[in-house]
Amino acid sequence: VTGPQFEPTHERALTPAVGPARDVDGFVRQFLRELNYTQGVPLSRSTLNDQYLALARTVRHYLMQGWIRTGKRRRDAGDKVIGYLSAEYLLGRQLDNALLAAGLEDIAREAMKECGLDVDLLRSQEIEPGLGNGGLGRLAACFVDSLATMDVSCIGYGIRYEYGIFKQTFEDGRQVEVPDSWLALGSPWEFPQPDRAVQIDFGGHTERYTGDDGRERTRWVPAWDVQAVPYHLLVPGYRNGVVNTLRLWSAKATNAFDLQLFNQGDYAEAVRAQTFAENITKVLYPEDSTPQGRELRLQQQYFFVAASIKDFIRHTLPADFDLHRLPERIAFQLNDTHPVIAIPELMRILVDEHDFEWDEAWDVTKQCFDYTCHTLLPEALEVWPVDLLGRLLPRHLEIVYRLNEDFLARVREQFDGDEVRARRMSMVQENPVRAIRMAHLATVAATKVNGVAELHSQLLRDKVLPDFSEMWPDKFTNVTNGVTPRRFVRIANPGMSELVTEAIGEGWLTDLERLRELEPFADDAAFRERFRAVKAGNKERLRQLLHHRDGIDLPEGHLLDVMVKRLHEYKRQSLKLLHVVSLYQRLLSDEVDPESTTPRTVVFGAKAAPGYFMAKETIALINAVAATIDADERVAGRLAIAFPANYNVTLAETLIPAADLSEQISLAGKEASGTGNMKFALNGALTIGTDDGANVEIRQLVGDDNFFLFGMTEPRVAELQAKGYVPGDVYASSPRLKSAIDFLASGEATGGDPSRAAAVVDDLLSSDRFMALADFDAYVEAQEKVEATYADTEAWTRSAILNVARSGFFSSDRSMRDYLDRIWNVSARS
Ligand code: Z2T
Repeated sequence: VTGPQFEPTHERALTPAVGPARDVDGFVRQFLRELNYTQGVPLSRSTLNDQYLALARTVRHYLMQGWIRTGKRRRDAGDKVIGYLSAEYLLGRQLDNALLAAGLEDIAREAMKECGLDVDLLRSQEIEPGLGNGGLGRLAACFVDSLATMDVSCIGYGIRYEYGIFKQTFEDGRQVEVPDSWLALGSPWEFPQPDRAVQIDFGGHTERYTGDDGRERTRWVPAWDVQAVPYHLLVPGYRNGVVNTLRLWSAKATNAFDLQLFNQGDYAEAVRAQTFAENITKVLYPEDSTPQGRELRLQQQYFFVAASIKDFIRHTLPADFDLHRLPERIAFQLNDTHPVIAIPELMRILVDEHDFEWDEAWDVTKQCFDYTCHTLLPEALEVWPVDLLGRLLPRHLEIVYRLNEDFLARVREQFDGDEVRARRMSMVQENPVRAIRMAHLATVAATKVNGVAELHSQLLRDKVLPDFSEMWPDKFTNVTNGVTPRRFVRIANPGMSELVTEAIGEGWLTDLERLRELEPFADDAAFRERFRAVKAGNKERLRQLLHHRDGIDLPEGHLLDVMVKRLHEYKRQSLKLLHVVSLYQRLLSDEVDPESTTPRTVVFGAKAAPGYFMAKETIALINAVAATIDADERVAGRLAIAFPANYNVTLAETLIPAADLSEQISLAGKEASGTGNMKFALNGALTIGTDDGANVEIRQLVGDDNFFLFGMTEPRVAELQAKGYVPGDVYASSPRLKSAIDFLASGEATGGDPSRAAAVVDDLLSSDRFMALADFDAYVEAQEKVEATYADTEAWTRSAILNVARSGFFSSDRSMRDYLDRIWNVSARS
């Protein structure tokens, strides 16, 4: 496989093709061309999918000139590139975003109309690329969007999973996973580049040898290899003509690999080998915060970072580039520990392949990497057993051992031979099995280490990596996460976007702090009225969607209370469920006049990792309670629960703008940041939340009066943990909690079947690792405040508007500016 064979000099070779005319006629022509010549069907015989594909390819045409120009401009300028290394990109639908970025929405609508087609119907055909689990993957997608919009040179490197996050279905209320064949009906957004494939080696052993210059060297003699084929996707900036690149790698069997076996006469074995190689990028691991130490996962990690580094050095840098100057041209951002094997890989390339001295290589390597940590859960910190690592990547293991030796020597030197400290800080853990602590490796190598919200970064310094922050206080920093307002405000909430633009003018979409200018409108009764009308319209849109998508009929006129996120015990969906049960009981009792209560619909959306027992039990329990309440005439019109299956980015875009109340109720000190919380606030929902993750900053910004805070603070949690938390005591001392749990345990909330609730109830009463019971009373009390506030329509709307006006900080443009200023030392062009 070779790169460009010659430098094109002819004028035409340097000029990007002229795109289709930017008018309805030009769009129609291109669309029909795509339909007829690429799809191979006449309009009259075309299916919806044909039409969607032709539409997508048409829009793509309009972006290509920008992509070609952006690439050329960046190569000419020799810009420093941000190499965002992420095993996940949870992109969401591409068509809506491309239409918005290119400013083609109206033209496309008209053009489709001229063809007798409905652009909205075609948009709804797209299966979103779900190449991520949740927050971490969606964050990567928001970040690349912001960098393109800010005209920063960025290549997003990742994996082209053939199957993304599974599609969730419910059978008898239980989660059943269905493979996500997002590529099956065609993939109009990607460009395969098989001629740019690179070889990735695995296994084998290492050898010492003496080089021609008499120096002792090491070489890796791998046992097998695969081809990494890049596919590039377009990342268009918002109406600025910039189009950046996402490079996703797909595994393909190496020919030589097959042939060898084939020549030995074992055809079946040769085919098996091919399957084996191509398994590497077959499927996304669906564990969000509890990685299983699986060999295939390590293969995925090495596969994509090795391909990315090789590709960058070979194809993005000029041919004669002096690698001593690598840090001038690249900043690799490690999105959690998944890509951390890139560190020994770069060392290997420099030392073994480019004859660098060890120290010289380390000096360069250190300057090339920064590391973002996304968790506080100890079980989410990746470790790779050395037997596995040594089998798959023997040279890399040696390199890590040597790095660790050098590092520990420094620790002993600086801290007076403190052996206990050295053991704590070691990149190698000895128990329960000898394994490499990827977070330690990342922290030692990285120039900067950041957490994803103020509280998280503080806890990272104080609790997760205290020895490291003592040794290198300046290495640690915070960058609070953000979300892209293009997708999560403009596309998701066109009604509100229009209202905002009418009020404060254009420009806020790329300068989100300007939402501040909305503040005075919170006191304007006519504006509030219109704001409510937008919310009502969004709710209606959601009702329509859930009716057609899930056969769910949402009641009208309810407070819409939404909890959407991965299912995890620390996020405490079970606490929300206990509250629902308690509301149900209240309605059944004679305590209150049902007419005096706030009608409420609670919407859950959550996928559970397939092997996570308690998470799956919680899903089954929520569905059982939902069915029971749904069937109970006595509470009809007052309380409803909906749990649409398969919560994903697409559903989020309709669900979030309809919400009144955002549930952010993790145990304090467990949610690193949260980004859903930001999306809700930006769409005018009020938050009920604990003092955790980015909730802390949301509350500070929107103000206490516009946020429902409850629950223990992190120090209080730590204190209770230390003293010994006994959930049974809480149960015994809170009548309302006891009543709700007894009701659940009795089966009354699950259609008379107590077995449905058993696992969750037993766990809450016996261990309750995330202290849901301890926060229950405070939560119920805060919910009562919610009801009281909601009853005052004008006050609620005022708070909702202030949430929007004061959440501009949570734009991912701001996050990117922070990374640029404080981590990458690169300046944005806009
Ligand atoms: C993930 O989505 C997050 C953390 C992980 O830790 C792994 C995954 Cl897949 C290893 C989430 C955090 O839970 C969430 O608080 C945060 O907002 C998000 O990453 C983005 O930083």
